[in-house]
Amino acid sequence: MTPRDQYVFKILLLGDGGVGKTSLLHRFIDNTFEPDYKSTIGVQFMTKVVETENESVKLIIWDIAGQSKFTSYRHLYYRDAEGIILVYDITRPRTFENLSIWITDALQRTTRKTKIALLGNKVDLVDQRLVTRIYGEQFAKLHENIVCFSETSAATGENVDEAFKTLVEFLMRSSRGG
Ligand code: G3D
Ligand code: MG
Repeated sequence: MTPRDQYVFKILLLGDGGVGKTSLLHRFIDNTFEPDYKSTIGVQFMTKVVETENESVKLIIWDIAGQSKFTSYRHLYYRDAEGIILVYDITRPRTFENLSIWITDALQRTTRKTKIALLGNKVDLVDQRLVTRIYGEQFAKLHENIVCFSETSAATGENVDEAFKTLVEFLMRSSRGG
């Protein structure tokens, strides 16, 4: 296979500040978790090649600061994204309540085919949970762009690889016209 044959997908990580976007990215890319990543300044991206369904798929994953002060240029990164990983924190209901704002905003600036994976992160914090799983499941059902929902932990790695992989499978199906 030549590099030209690879699938390439651009994926955005979105969600309120502090929900664990940067931590999920590091867990997925190099399987690490450091409790003290500096709050993301502006934008960074990381790439990873994954094998799925016997194909080589290159992911370019953009981690965009959630703070509102970056809003003005955040949108420049949205336009040609194929996938979005939208994250909330199961210990902070406010981050769940804000999901609709993130979705509306993103869908206005990307193509209609954009596929969203919804992640309820920090499930390791069992005693601090304030958003039950059923809320996430129901929210996902209500939005046709949300193709999958999982509860994850960047701290333990629970479901992180699986969530990315599921989104990639949907993106591949979609790019083949399925
Ligand atoms: P963000 O990129 O969405 O802003 P970060 O979020 O990845 O910077 O994470 C914000 C805080 O939540 C960090 O803690 C980080 O360690 C913690 N965190 C991220 N994911 C998880 C998780 O799955 N479980 C737990 N227990 N903590 C998580 P600090 O203390 O640096 O604010
Ligand atoms: Mg961050």
